[in-house]
Amino acid sequence: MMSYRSTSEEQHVYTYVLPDNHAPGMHWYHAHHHGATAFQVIGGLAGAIIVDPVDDSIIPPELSNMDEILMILQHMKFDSDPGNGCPNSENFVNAFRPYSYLEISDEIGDTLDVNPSLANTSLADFYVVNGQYQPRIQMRPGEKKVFRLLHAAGTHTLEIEIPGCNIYRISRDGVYRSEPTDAVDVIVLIQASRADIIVDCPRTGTFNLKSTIDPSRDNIVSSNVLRYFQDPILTIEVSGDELTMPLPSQLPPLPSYLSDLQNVSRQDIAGQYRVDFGQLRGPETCNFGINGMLFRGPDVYDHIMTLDTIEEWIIKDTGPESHPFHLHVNHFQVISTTYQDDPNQIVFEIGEWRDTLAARDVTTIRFRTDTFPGVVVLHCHYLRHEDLGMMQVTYIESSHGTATGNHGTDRIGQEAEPNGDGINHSEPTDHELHESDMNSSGQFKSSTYVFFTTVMIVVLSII
Ligand SMILES: [Cu+2]
Repeated sequence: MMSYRSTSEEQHVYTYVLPDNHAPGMHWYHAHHHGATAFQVIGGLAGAIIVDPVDDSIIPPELSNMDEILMILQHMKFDSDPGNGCPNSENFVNAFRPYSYLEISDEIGDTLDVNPSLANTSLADFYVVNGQYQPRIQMRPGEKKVFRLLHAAGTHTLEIEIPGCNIYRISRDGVYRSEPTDAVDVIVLIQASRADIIVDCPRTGTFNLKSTIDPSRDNIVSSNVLRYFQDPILTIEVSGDELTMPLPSQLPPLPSYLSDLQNVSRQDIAGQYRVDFGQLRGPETCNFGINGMLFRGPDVYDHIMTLDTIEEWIIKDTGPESHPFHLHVNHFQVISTTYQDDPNQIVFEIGEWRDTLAARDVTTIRFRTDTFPGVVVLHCHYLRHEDLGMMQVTYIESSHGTATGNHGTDRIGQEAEPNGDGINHSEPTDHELHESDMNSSGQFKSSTYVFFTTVMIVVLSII
């Protein structure tokens, strides 16, 4: 992650050097100022980063022959939202309270007339594609195109369907599968998730890419609070002569740092950690924390890792919501889960590489701390939760003993205790929550909202 704060009058050039073996795929960046992340991302401060391969020949010809369409799905939300959790609590913060365009205009001291159509709040909660509301694209019957879907949001979960067309999944979160899936009915895009899909529509006509709320998925897509309906998000107009285009039989190979970790031996796992999502409830507060704590600031490392080793983490979420666990820097492989309600592995697959996971029950992940030493952030990507404190900082040392921050020293942040097989697969102990816990985070300031004022503070995070 890199951070930079700039005023509206400044420019700053970012230079990134990617290793030659970086996996090709789609990533993204967004504002990440703690306390204002949800508001800024809903305000549109996000974008896509496409990493192309150094050697184009690793892209199979069937795939390189297809047109690609980048589709950045962003949630525009300017109406009121009662929020969820504990709205009567003193510390309750509604990141989604109404912000009219007029209000934002006042905040930035804008002297231009506000477009009356923009001040119309009748359309105040909707998704756009690349900034356009319900755009239309053209395809020919049988033509295959690659849709690169980026869910650049921190609010709801999308359940993308295109009735009448075929969808084949070829990558998730910027990492290719080994081969395309068979045709699937739905792509579940949790907050921050990406999916490259091949789409073809066999017949002429008009077909909608939409987000549905299918009751058959009630058990696997969290609660209705986070689900989203919009029909259409985008319309596909299919006309002209029919095309025949083959699917690729295999996809670009993964680099060595994404080698399969499902069968590594126990002694090759260098570090273990446990991430327990939960809501902290007390008489005067209602916030969302990890391991019973709110975010403690950028200099408190809750877990220390060593470069070029294998980590195994256990992600636990037994509450009614499915918090989208998001890890910066390194993709992780899903190893196992106790979650039984998604036998078709629609939301995530065992063995696939992700950087965002719909946490349910107890799920084990592994990753290799390759190339990058330094600070690694993890957080819930329901960004209102992150703003309320559901975030932690960990650290990768280039060698033992180089971290300069404060390793968490209390019961929070402790590593899982190994049991007989060397790995703790048991459920973490529930934390007893006290008001003192909730107030112990001196870093969390719910009032730290950054508006579109003359000095805009933007913290960009490559994730
Ligand atoms: Cu959350």
